[in-house]
Amino acid sequence: MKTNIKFIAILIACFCTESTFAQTSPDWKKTTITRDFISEGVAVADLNKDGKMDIAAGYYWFEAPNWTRHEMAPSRTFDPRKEYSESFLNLGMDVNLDGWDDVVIVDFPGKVGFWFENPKNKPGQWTKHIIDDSVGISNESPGFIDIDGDGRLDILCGDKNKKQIVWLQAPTKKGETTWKRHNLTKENVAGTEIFSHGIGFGDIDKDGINDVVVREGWYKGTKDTKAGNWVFHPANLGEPCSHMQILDVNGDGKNDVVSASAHALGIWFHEQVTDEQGKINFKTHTMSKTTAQTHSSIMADVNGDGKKEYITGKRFLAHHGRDPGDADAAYLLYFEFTPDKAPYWKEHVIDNDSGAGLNIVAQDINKDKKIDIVIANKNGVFLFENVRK
Ligand SMILES: [Ca+2]
Ligand SMILES: [Ca+2]
Ligand SMILES: [Ca+2]
Ligand SMILES: [Ca+2]
Repeated sequence: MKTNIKFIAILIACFCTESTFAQTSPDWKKTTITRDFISEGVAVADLNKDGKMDIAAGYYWFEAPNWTRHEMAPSRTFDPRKEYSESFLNLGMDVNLDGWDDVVIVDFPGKVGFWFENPKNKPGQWTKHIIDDSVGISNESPGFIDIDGDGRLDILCGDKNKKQIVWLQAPTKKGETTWKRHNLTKENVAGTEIFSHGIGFGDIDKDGINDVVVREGWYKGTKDTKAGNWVFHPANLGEPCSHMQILDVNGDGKNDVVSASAHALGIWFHEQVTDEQGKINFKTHTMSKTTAQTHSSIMADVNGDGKKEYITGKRFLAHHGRDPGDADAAYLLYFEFTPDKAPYWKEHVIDNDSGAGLNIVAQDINKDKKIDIVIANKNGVFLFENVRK
């Protein structure tokens, strides 16, 4: 009898732990789009042009408002403990400028990217186009960034074969399907291996021109984004990481770098300092050890204070449970920055049973002027509507 009571007590304890485990901040309304592992990238766009923003993840799209699942091309659900999907980062944009948003997919590191052409509500498969020049996209955190400032997002990445930092320019004329490859640096440079971790774009030296950062240093930008003459300046930007964000964290007028560990523990603020040789270098401060495997990040103003916050989350089962902590609670979090008050950042947990994949979408999806968040990873696909007062 005693044993039975003890057993029941353990059962109750387990049940309570389980039921209190999944927690979402009251500032966010969580919707589970699917628990299937179909993609580690995610995109948002109004794909059927009904005025409501839909969600794309890999070869599927989910139609708002009921998130009805449609297939763009044949695919399947993957085993999160054994497999990778064929979709690592996604982007919704009108690639061929026909007025209908398409879906761009960055595949497994080193593979060629492609995009699915929106069939304009016609039934059947979406046409798959290879991103031209067939560049094997290297570095595990390519950026969807407007490199030439024409208002169209491009892809910042490494070229697998030439080991060069390049950008792939989205078509600029109606009806065009071709992306153009442009060099920023010379060949055989840092940050361009297939499995290099971490790249970012911003003005490190405040000369008014954006530079490229990798964890080994930074490439000084010039006005010419096509000549491949950006010179490397070595600097210590810490351990392998995901998308690197450039901002002045501590308000001293110098731009710093924020990054997060792609496969271990740590979210960092790399403070820009001048080293003994008078050169730009960085001093690393740990911002958080809440969660490991933070394999993506994005900046967006989620609290409506006019400044951007840093959003990241755990790539759940990043290496199928083989890495320390990669099967732990799948945190999604953001950091607000307080440049006038040390330690200059404040952590906010959004949720602990979602995480993030290889890219995060942060945009106003339900048109209430607040930034919402969408993620896809080995845990499923999730929408977080920003409901803060
Ligand atoms: Ca829609
Ligand atoms: Ca289109
Ligand atoms: Ca610069
Ligand atoms: Ca600073």
